[in-house]
Amino acid sequence: MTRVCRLTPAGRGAIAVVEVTGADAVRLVDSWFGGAHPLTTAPINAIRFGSWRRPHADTPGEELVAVRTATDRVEVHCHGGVAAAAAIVASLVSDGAVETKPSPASLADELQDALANAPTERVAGVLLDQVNGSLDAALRSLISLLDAGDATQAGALIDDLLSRERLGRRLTQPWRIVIAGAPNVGKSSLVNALVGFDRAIVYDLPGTTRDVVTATTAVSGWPVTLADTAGVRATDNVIEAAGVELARATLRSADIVVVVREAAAFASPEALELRDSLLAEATVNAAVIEVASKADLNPRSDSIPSEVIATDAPNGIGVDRLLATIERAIGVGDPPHGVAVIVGRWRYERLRSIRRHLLDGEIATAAAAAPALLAPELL
Ligand SMILES: Nc1nc2c(ncn2[C@@H]2O[C@H](COP(=O)(O)OP(=O)(O)OP(=O)(O)O)[C@@H](O)[C@H]2O)c(=O)[nH]1
Ligand SMILES: [Mg+2]
Repeated sequence: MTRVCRLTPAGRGAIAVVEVTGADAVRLVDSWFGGAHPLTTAPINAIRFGSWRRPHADTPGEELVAVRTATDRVEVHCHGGVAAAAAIVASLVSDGAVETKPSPASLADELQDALANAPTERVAGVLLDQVNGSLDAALRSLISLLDAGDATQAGALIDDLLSRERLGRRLTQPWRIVIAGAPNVGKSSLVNALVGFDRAIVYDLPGTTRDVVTATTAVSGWPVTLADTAGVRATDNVIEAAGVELARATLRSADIVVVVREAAAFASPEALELRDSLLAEATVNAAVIEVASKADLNPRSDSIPSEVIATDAPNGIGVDRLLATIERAIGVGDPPHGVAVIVGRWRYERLRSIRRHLLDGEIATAAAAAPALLAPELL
């Protein structure tokens, strides 16, 4: 069987690398590679320039480089991004090759990669500690405790690691904050005030935002993605209705929901009903922050409860209080120096399953599942 595998991650990058392996790999690549000489006769590790097309095809192909790295292995280096590599994979698959996933990186590579992509200094600080060995040490001691059959100590260590999950999950993905409410209440104005520049279009006509517009920023050094959604209302307009459906769907993945109601109609039955219907979409774990917008236009503020944040976004009023409230809702601090924080969503799932095995008295199963936490290639 010939296997084709994209070695570089999809997305940004100047080049992408596709590896083809198997007894027929070099011949198969040659059937697409329009180089001056066939790869079958190229020395191992010699770089060959060519283009990706059927030989004798009259349209020019994608310019690229190919290297025969072993008798049964070829690397094709093409333009970065998604399209070029996908086209190469697709052409080989159409000739019978099977697409496979690259084997997972080692923990050290994974941590280096996360550190290189850290969006803020605060996140980088936590990751640097892990790169310097905190996580490796904790996982090694967990594996030894399980091997020694010490369920009590192992359980305590797992609980300790899981206690920092709220932070750990966000070292590679920002917190998701969704701004929702009725049309024209000032959601986009609020997003712009929070990010400090005009990311979203603001206009005095309900239904201005039709898509989910996101902006990534940091709150007290933690990365957050703000999602500005379409104002939610019943509408006959197909495009607006799609935006409303998208707004509701976005709420389902929110860590923090900011529900905006205009101060002047804050306690109106319609506003309350919409607030409840929006919150019904969010998960039970999502934090909820309520905003009374356009507070400047509201002559009397006694209908606004004190925990609600009154804003006048175009003038920046209430924005600091909103940021402070978001920071509290994020609710994590810097772990002490040298403390392990688990990186990688799947590790949390695995740790929880190891914990369950321990609770069920299945220590051998727990011990067998632990080494992969340190060496993902065992998965
Ligand atoms: N006076 C006052 N006007 C505001 C405030 N916030 C927003 N506006 C105005 O209200 C109008 C609507 O603001 P947007 O931010 O576009 O409202 P939106 O909720 O995003 O609207 P849709 O995208 O249509 O759902 C604009 O004219 C804003 O300038 C505020 O706090 N005070
Ligand atoms: Mg808007």
